[in-house]
Amino acid sequence: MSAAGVLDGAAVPLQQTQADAATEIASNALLASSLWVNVALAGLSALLFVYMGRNITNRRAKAIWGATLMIPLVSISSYLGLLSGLTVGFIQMPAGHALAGEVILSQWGRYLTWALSTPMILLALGLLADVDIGSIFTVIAADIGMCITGLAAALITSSYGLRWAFYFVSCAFFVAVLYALVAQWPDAAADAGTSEIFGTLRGLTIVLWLGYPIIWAVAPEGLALIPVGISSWGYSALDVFAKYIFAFLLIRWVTNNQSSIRDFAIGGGAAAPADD
Ligand code: RET
Repeated sequence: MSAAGVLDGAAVPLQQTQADAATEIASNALLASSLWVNVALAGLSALLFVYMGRNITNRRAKAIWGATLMIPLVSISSYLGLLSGLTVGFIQMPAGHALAGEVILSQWGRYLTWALSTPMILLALGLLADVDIGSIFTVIAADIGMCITGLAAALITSSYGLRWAFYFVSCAFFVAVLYALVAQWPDAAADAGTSEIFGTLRGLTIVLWLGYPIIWAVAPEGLALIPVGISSWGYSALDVFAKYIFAFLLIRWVTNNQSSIRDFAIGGGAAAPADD
């Protein structure tokens, strides 16, 4: 069976090798470009962020910078995992799905690595707003729940209904994250004096993150209204803004406003603004 046959929906054995998946991706220019663009941008972003953070002395600013730097670093690993075929699989769709019985190329590694990258985004935002540790922990736990149940939704082959059940469980976790961003964290940011940049980044995050479940729903994993090359570009385009642009804006603000960031107190609680 040729690799091209897989995306045409022809039946293929389920256990494909990584090499088959990598070949399949390499032979689809739209799909391959959606991944390579992000490897390049993530690499450039990581280098730029290291350079931008070279003079940070405020400890909270350093923690925000460290969490933010992890975003492109996780991204490089994520996209190389997809390109190598390691975190991509051929999944046969269950009865009831628009492509029932056919095999689709699933980029399940995306959902897995989001469980590492999205907590870093939320940690950076939580530190910026000086949210209490309990709230940061709860929101990150819900966020990891969202990613892992999203992974389950993508990988289930036994039942169409259960794919969507996991999708909606993931959405429920997502609502918890959105609730904190909309209703709880802005107050903390106002107290911390970081309202303006927090508001910008929060708006960017909410709008862009809402795009991910929409893409999942119309992608081959969901209703199969668009091909995998387009859904992959959709995720990749959102990633450019939700990760690199987000991170750039945050690090730029942090490096320019260290003196107005409330530093960590030695031994725990909050301290007065640093005098640098
Ligand atoms: C899924 C499908 C199931 C329902 C929901 C989803 C939400 C995903 C989100 C992903 C955000 C990813 C980012 C990655 C950056 O590295 C898993 C697509 C709600 C919100 C920002």
